[in-house]
Amino acid sequence: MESVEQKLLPNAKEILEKNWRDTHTVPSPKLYPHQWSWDSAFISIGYSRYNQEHAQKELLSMFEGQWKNGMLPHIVFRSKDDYFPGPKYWETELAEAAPKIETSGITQPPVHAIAALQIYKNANDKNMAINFLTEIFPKILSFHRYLFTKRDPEKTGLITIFHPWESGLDNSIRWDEALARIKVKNLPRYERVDIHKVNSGQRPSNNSYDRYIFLVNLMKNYNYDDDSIYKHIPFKIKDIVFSSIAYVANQAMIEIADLIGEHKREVEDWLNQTKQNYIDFFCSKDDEQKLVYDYDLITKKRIKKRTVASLVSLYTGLLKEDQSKIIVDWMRHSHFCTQNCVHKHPVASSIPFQEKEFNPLNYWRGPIWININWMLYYGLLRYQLNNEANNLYNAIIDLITEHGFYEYYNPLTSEGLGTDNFSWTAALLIDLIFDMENRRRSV
Ligand code: 2M8
Repeated sequence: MESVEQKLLPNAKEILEKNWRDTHTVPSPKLYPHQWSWDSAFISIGYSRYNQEHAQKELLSMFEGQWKNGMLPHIVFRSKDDYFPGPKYWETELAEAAPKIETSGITQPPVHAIAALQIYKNANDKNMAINFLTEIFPKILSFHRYLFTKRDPEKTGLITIFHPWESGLDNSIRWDEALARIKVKNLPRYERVDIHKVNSGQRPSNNSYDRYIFLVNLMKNYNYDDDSIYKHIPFKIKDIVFSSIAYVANQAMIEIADLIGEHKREVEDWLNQTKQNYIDFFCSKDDEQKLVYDYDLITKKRIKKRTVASLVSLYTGLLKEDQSKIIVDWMRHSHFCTQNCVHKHPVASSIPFQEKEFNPLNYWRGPIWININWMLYYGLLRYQLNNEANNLYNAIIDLITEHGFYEYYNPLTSEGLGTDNFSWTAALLIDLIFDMENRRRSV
């Protein structure tokens, strides 16, 4: 009899095929018709399981947008299709470092080294994979060098973001206070496109958008010069999810360097910096739950908002065992639906059900996201919490089988939200299915 996984796989591949555009994959043709940075890396992880060529092309094409200072922009504009803010709005030609190709002027979490290593590990043609690693390693290294210098002049090994879009978890409640402090002045009129494509109740508010766009204009005023931005921007936060991913990505860089015989001193230094500071910076000693929180460089305080970002710390393996237990317990009682739930094994919501801001429909303010749960799955495995990881796996399979490949999901009803045919949901599901199959085989 055909397993659920065997039924799901062709559907997931079909979505990636539909969203594939010769060299890259759009996150969703309707809402996001260009190439996004961390989406691209997640998507190539999915391809790596069955189409090495697409996986390699996907990641290499993303780096066509790389700036001369190493920054990898969060969007490479690939078509004339409507998106706001589009290339004309970003005006990246103001920046000395910008490439010829049209891009945005901010970055996103560095999942790329993790993807590159997966491409090698899953490759049928190892020679081709080694050539690919040799080509991409210096590009990723220069991106990391940008992050660990320009976005970490303090040398903490933790990365500073200048814009909520850089976090990838755009309207997370973690950014509310920092955004509320921003006094929006002289903002030129602009027109949102997203709310004409998706139900506006599932998207960030106009108030948030004013601040997003205001910050973009500030960066343009500084010609995207990182040193000036660092001095003056009113949004400057050491982000846990970004820094956690950067740490795992540096671990992948060490493995890649070994495979292709490259130097790794610089990467080792970054890893050591992160190891030394991660807990001290992010972990609040006076909080009895011992969760980890982002650090606001402007107020010099931790942002004590309880969200799934704290859980992502599991993905690094940097937590001591007792702290990892606290975090997993907290995940169970706060992020997993426990009353009147549709599923026996729930998938983690983006903020706890008990929080006053919890909104099951609105974007990163409650709904379930597959990329975050994918990191939690691998985080649980790092701590040998195999049963928990298996439950999460089963829950993700159920969710997608019953509700389809959505951008995000209502954690109370499991209904799909945002845009449909969403690429990273398909790609990461493919990765999970293959990982589970390998784990089952190795028992
Ligand atoms: C969402 O963000 C974009 C801006 O970058 C948007 O709302 O228009 C986020 O979920 C982000 O994490 C993601 O990379 C992007 C494309 O899927 O969409």
